[in-house]
Amino acid sequence: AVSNQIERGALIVFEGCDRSGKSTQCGKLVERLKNTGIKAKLLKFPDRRTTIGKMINSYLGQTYDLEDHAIHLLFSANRWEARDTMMTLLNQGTTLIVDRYAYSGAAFTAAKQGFSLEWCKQTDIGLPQPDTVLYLTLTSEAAAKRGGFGEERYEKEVFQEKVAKNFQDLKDKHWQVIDADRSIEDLHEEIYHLTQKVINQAKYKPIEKLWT
Ligand code: FDM
Ligand code: MG
Repeated sequence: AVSNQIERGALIVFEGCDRSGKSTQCGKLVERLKNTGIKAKLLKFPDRRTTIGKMINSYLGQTYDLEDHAIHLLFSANRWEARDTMMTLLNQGTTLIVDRYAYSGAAFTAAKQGFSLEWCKQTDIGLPQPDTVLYLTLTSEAAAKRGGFGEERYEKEVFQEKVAKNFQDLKDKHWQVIDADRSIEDLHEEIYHLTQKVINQAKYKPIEKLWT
């Protein structure tokens, strides 16, 4: 009965701590999907190329300061400005592989003094709901072996631990926790197989709204 409907693409989000290999895995997955004939596109948040994204980039690079609520709203706005394009692509059958999403938005701001996770989630309510969130985990020892933090804002041990705790609290039925302490190739194989299932199951499902 559904065979004449247009198959939509899946919304696949990667989240995880710093140095867990999110960006590497996103890149490899998109290439693999494309090579096997699946329409796929890589998105990344923050998208630093837009006007809002340029402000976020300066903030992260510590070129200038922004009030904590204000930068939270900019990260969120940077997702909302991508919303229509995301919906169009998904409805046209393109699978989106997304490097960070609203969960990073809530987890990072809520790690700051005086912010609750509840408050932080509000601005992203109603964004497209991911079909799956692949949460890559690393112990702090395994992460340390991969090298030190960079120079950007938030790249500090104590802060990152608070972020990791917030991610735990954000977990819901859409999340799959994946141990990232493995070779790039092994991790990629597992992720590729997981996503095959997600892409097939998403085809005829409506796109839901996040946190509603
Ligand atoms: N970050 C990312 C946030 O604080 N809020 C958000 O909504 C998003 C998407 O920005 F520290 C933080 C997470 C990270 C920094 O991310 C830049 P990348 O993935 O390193 O570019
Ligand atoms: Mg970074």
